[in-house]
Amino acid sequence: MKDKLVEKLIKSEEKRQAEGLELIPSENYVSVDVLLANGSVFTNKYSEGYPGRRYYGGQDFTDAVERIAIGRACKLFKCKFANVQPHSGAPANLAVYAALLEPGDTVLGMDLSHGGHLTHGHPMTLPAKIYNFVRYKMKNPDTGEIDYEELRRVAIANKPKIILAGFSAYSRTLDYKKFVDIAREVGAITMADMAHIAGLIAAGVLRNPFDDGFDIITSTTHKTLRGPRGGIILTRENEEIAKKIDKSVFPGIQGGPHMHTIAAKAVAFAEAMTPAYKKYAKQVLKNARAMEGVLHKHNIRMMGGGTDNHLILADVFGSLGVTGKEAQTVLDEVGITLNMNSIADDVRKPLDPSGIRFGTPAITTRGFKEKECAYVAELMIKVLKNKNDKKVKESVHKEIKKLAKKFPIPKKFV
Ligand code: DSN
Repeated sequence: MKDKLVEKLIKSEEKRQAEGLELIPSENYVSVDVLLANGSVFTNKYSEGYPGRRYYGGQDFTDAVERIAIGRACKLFKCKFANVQPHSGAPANLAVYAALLEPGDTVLGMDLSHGGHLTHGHPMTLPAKIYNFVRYKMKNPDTGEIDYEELRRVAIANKPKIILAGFSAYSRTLDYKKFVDIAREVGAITMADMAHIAGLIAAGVLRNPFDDGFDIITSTTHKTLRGPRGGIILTRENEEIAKKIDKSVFPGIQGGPHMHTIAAKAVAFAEAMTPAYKKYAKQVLKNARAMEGVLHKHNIRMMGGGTDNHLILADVFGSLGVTGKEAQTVLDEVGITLNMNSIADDVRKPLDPSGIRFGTPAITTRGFKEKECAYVAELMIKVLKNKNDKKVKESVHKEIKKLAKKFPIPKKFV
């Protein structure tokens, strides 16, 4: 590269990723093929509109690649319609709200402090300024079961137009059928935000909300799904809804689609259909369970009491007297990257909460199995219990570097 300054930063980031262990559960490593598509000349092209209905000329290949991405997304997630243009998860969610709601209409979503996401109605977001968000919670944070009776009560009382299932810090399984039954009772549309677990659904190791009759699914494409940074909106079968969503994405919210990202999404969707990917997804779950086992052994409290998916939210403040921020910082020092996170009904503030959130998608891509994951969990706890002990931290850092060397980031998966 001619720009040495940026080149140096890219190389430094490459080195950081190679030498440390990535446990942020929303991150992953993409294949070289996804990177090639993402870095391709499609980035040069403007393609406002949809295949066959563009506003600019020169669309033979953009049309073809977007059609491929749409077809693969529909096949992968078993639905009739897909919009592959959302730039990421937040615009995908906003596009659905804007497609189906009038200002002031109500959405019923998971409480943010119980695992929901910012875009599900945090007061600081634009959707929360336009629409009315009401909440459901877990019945008991130590089991993770959603309080479906409360959900039904709130739905009946507030008549939401959308009932939203989905999360970014929840580790148990949702009963999608119950959501659908309640939505039908109150005449709401069902929307699942599966950003975190899209890859696990694609591989069939977690349940697909469409199988229980959900109307819409939104997702990012770069987490467990292992594609480029981006978003998608899927509609199970209702063409009227799908058309409204298309209009809402463009021209409602976005301008020109990022065709290079759409090309990379197409590549990632094909990768997610392979037997190798299914094996990967299964291992993601096994690895998370292995880490859960270690936390149980050390009596560390986990939200939901453990995990059914790829992530764990641990109450390190309650269990070890270390705040989430302290834990994130000290683990960073030894080459383990994860994020501090509020726990349910946290008494601490979001910028120094009680919890840490971590998961297995990225280390599983590197080839980690249960044994290595359990070992990493042991090392994490060792560091947290000895956060001021330089010698312990140095020895753990050495172990992490060794693991990172033994399991290099792969370039190809299929
Ligand atoms: N930032 C993503 C996550 O880490 O879960 C979701 O927005």
